[in-house]
Amino acid sequence: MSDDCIFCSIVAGEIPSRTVYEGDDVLAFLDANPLAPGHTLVIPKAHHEHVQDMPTDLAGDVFAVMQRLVDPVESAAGADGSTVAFNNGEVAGQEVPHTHGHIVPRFEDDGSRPIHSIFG
Ligand code: DGP
Repeated sequence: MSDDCIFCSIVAGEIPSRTVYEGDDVLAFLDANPLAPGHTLVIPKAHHEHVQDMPTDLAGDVFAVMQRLVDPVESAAGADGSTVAFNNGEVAGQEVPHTHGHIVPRFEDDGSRPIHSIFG
């Protein structure tokens, strides 16, 4: 756990969140500032700032949870697809320095904007 990390505080239960999935090492919860209904974040419980900082096994666990959640998140949102992505580093738009994957439900009528414009 890292002091002053919002997502570590969520893992610790100090800040409320709407849990989508919880396992031993991975947590998924709804984004507080969603780009679309059902926008879900998937994080390692351990504090790692960037994707490349995670041990490979943990990165695999995070991605496996993302894979597993895509269908139920899309289905719950009534979506036609989703953008599945990591902003990695401040220059790439990463605002919270605890690595997290986004599952953003996408809809036929949302303009099919590519990833760089929805996360811009
Ligand atoms: P990024 O720009 O990739 O670092 O995305 C950070 C996301 O985290 C952003 O979409 C909003 C979300 N977020 C920030 N603070 C909180 C919080 O306290 N709770 C929840 N649920 N989401 C948060």
